[in-house]
Amino acid sequence: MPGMAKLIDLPVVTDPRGDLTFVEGKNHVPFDIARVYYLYNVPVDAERGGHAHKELQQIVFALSGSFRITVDDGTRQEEYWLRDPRKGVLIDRLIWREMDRFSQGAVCMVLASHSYDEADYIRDYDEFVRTAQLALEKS
Ligand code: T46
Repeated sequence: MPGMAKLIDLPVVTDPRGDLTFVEGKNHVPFDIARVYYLYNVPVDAERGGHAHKELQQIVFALSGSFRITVDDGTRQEEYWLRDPRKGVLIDRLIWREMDRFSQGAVCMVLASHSYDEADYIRDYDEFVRTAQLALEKS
């Protein structure tokens, strides 16, 4: 189903000093960025995520190293291996996500459409499936 997750390609400027990638709010991101956060010092056997959001949209990048992100709309799953700092995964609202298989020293950066709000989280999978189903019926 379109809208579940989408790859975002960022530009890169390469010269003998290395690579430079940039993100422009209105240009590369389909929402106003309200928050940036990053995950680091992640143990290689850690599992993160395991929830969905009612309203939050996010773009997830592997700035360094790699990890797997599995997205689920309540009916099917898609898997992305992030390892290129120029490529992010845009995750829509009402999508369950799980992250694992972090490489040593991986750094995950996330651009988010809203400030942190625990009330926006759905942390129970069955509740997520019911909520996603209801939203689909209303659309
Ligand atoms: C997601 C994945 C990729 C804050 O206080 N502020 C914040 O901005 C965030 C993101 C978290 N927190 C607190 C809430 C928890 O007490 O940090 C703790 C760990 O958060 P959480 O268990 O949600 O972390 P992850 O890595 O499982 O999930 C996070 C995001 O919450 C989530 O939206 O998509 O990263």
